[in-house]
Amino acid sequence: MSEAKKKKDVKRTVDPACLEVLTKNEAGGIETAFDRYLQQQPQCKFGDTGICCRVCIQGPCRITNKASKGVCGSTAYTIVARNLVRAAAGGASAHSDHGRHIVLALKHLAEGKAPDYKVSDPEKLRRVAAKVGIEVEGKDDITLVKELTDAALEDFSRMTGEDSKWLTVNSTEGRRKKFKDCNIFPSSINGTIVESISQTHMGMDADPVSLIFSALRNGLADYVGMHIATDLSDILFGTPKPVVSEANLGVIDAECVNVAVHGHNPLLSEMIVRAAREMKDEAVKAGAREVKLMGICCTGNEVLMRQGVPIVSNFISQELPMMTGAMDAMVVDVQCIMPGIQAVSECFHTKIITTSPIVKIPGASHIDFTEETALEKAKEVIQLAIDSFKQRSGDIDIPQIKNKVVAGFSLETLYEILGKVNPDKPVKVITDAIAAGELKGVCLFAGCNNLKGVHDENHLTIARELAKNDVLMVATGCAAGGYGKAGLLNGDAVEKYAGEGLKAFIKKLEDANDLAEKLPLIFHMGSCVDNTRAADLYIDMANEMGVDIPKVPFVASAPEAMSEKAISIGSWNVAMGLPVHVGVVPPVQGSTLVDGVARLIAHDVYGGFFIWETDGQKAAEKLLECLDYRNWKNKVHKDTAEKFGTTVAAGW
Ligand code: NFS
Ligand code: SF4
Repeated sequence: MSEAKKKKDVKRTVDPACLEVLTKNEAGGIETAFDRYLQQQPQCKFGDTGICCRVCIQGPCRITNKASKGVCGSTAYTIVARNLVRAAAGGASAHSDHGRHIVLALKHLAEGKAPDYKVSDPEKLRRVAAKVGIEVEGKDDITLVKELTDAALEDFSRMTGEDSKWLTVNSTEGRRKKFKDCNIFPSSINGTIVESISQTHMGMDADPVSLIFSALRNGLADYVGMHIATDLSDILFGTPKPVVSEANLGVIDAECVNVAVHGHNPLLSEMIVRAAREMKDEAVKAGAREVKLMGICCTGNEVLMRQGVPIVSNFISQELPMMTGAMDAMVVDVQCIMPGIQAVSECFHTKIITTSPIVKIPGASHIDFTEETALEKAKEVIQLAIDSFKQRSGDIDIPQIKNKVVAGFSLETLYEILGKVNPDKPVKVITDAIAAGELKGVCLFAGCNNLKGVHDENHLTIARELAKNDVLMVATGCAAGGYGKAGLLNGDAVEKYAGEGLKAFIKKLEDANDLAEKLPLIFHMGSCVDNTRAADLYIDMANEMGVDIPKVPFVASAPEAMSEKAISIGSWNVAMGLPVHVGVVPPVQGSTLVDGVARLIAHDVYGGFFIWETDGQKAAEKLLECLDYRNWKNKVHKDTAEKFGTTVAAGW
């Protein structure tokens, strides 16, 4: 049997609800990403290993056994590194553009030009403003918003070379020094990205090390953009608190007007939540019980965290909710929106509604979303969904599979819970549990889905293994979506999967708190931009332990990484000093030098490094080894310092 034929027999998902839809569609012939992935096989090995260059139109140049250099003389290491920089810059642009929209909405609010928005968390406004050095005493909210948004915009546009403010105040002393020493401290987001696109133009930088450092600088610019996005979204829409909700295709309700919000930016989806509530009567008039909202990708995570809106799908299965026949509209904003959704929608009554001037899909309806008329536009969207509901005609078949989700764990919320055990130093509850051997460490699960593996399989395999080994877990993005759908974001999962230490740790928190719900096995921290919440956690852990981040028993894993954004997030986590597992090998293996820097040399310079491992079980073992190593090292350094009466060694 040919390879392609064999592959068709493989169901590339472990999600039972998705499997049900895909199986029923086998004869139906609606084309989804699951089919298109197979049609793309075999994928080009030059592109796959990063040795295809299209930077100028003498190309494409490919490095082969016959040709070790491109027309201009670029070697494999230059081409691979250059491609990597451009990917990191792409990721940084996406997150930062998202952050910029939030800043501008907040700024417009202060100028009276965004009447439907308000400052929802004035305390966070004060905290963030004070952190970036703004005098807060005696100032009202509007004054502070103006000063804070100006400071944020400075971090985008500064051209005078001073250090980025957000990175300065959201890092450790050791990291600041490291970033300066290695010349990867970004000044501004725009400046960093512009420079790196120039640096990778034809006939510019050919030095792989200088290029890799540029990729890391872009990673840090990405961190700045997303930290601003998280901070200001919390100010605008509220800092997440624990919420109870559900996840998976079973959240679709045949009796409701079903509307999926998909994309990333809460500016629109928060308004849609309001519009849906306000337009219940119109839905009832049309014969529905109400308007039911549900989320896909990170916009879904945003409204889950703050409004308890259920998750219907993560990235790779985004076309499947429509195939139940009960999805009346899907409204999309920016990023991770497959153009393929339009063709699937045309097989049903579903309306696809685009809302961003830079995200349009031929055939879809477009509503120009602006902050000035936010609620009005959101109501237009809901009206389209109600009209679409009236046009339902085909069969409805919704997999009755969904799981309870307890989410909403901003760092503030996590500290409130930990603070009931140690009111003075909430983070010490974690570092003490690690020192006592109750926990092995912490793992951040982030990132996407990627059909190079099996949908959600790696996410689940690694998390279950880490749970068994007493690792405290936090998650964001489509990883968190996968956990929600599979039932790992609730208290039952603790019973089922946690090792004795992790169980005892979670029970200790529950005993100290008066919680309405049991704590989950994995703490959902939000969307991908909210990976900064996890960074704030490991920065606090480092400061509490009196070491720099490379010694904190904290690892990150993107089990099914897909987007350029995942590359930039991985890059800043490595620069910050974390071992970062990626479950899909990125296009770097065409250069042993670049690959070696990412996996090995990075450790010497930054203390963080990449691990490529496609096998979930092996990946879990490697992550556990990293935690064991850091715990062992910390103990040796501490014992030595005690024995000789010196300070703890700073190295890793
Ligand atoms: Ni992150 Fe979130 Fe999902 Fe990946 Fe896309 S939605 S921003 S990029 S696919 S996790
Ligand atoms: Fe080929 Fe060099 Fe042009 Fe790249 S920059 S396409 S390697 S000639």
